[in-house]
Amino acid sequence: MSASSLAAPLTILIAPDPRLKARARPVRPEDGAEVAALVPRLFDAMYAAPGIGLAAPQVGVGLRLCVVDLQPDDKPAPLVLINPSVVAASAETATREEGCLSLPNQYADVTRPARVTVRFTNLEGKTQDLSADGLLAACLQHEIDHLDGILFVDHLSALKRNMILRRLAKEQRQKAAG
Ligand code: K1U
Ligand code: ZN
Repeated sequence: MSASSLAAPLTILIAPDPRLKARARPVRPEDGAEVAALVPRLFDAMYAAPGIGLAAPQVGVGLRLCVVDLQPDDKPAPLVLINPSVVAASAETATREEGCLSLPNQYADVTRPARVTVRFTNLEGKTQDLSADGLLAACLQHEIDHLDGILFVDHLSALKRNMILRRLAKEQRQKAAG
């Protein structure tokens, strides 16, 4: 039995929870024990959802930390990104449909830089640069947005954003009513 399976599963916050709009603080060396305990639980919650990324603020933890796994060819490829930031972004943009575990069942086309280089600290404390395009580039930008309190709907027009948020609220009310 793994250590993470002994802890209660993490609950993913649903918009408009105000904790999703807050800017997370950088992870510091003294956060090591909390980060080590949180990472396996973030992966458990992400795989269970299922999703391809999850940021700490989505589970109510205001730290600049996220996990990603696109599982290419159905093989696990877990990434832990501590204090990630975009250090280079292409002028060329790409538009793709995004979802969000904090806005269940809501999808929209989002336009972002097509290629990015993300600098982060890994679990061993080493600084790494990761260059990405395609879905990984979109996912990394989506997760870093979460650390700044930005949701994918914030990239849309006010009209589309409000439509999605109203639809989400209605679906959540219906779910709560059973
Ligand atoms: O941060 C999140 O809310 C996770 C989100 C990440 C994301 C998806 C699409 C584009 C950019 C970022 C998700 O994982 S939504 C669910 C999803 O995309 C998915 C679920 C199962 C299999 C494949 C994808
Ligand atoms: Zn999201």
